[in-house]
Amino acid sequence: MNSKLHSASAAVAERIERRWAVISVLIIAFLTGMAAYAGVHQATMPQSRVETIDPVKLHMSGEFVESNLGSALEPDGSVTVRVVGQQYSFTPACILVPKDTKVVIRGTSADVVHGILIRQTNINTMLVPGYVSELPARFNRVGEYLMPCQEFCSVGHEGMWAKVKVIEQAEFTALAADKRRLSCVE
Ligand SMILES: [Cu+2]
Repeated sequence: MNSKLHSASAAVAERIERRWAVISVLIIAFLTGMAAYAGVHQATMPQSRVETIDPVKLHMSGEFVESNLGSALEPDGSVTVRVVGQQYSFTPACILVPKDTKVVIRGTSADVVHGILIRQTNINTMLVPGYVSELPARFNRVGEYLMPCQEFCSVGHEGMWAKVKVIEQAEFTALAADKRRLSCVE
């Protein structure tokens, strides 16, 4: 009698375990599917290469010195945006880009891990000290977008954000004619 009861409850336990094993496999399959879908359809790919930089010397020389930050109009008509994150701000705090133009954002951190997230877009990357993050962007609507730091970076994190201002291409080109690096910081 006792062993009959035991085998009956073992059968129930096995059924429940099987059910949960199936559910967890389905969840993993769903998440993998979503990641694959996002990668193929929204181009949210991991970076294909690693570019390193010395975070303590950023301000002294090289690409990320302060005078080189902001938006640069390239000879091919595209725009390169260089940005540095540090506790607790982005430099520049207002990024200026033209509409309907190929934009390449290059960013790094001067201290701890920060993140760039431009709201209403799929632009989202981490700024890791020692590494350069690069990602392509294109804005098809004139206006202002908020860019909060998306990676908790200590006590001032919630106050760390910047703005992205998208203007007409002609307006941007006119501004770029007499300034090497552009931003919308007043
Ligand atoms: Cu931050």
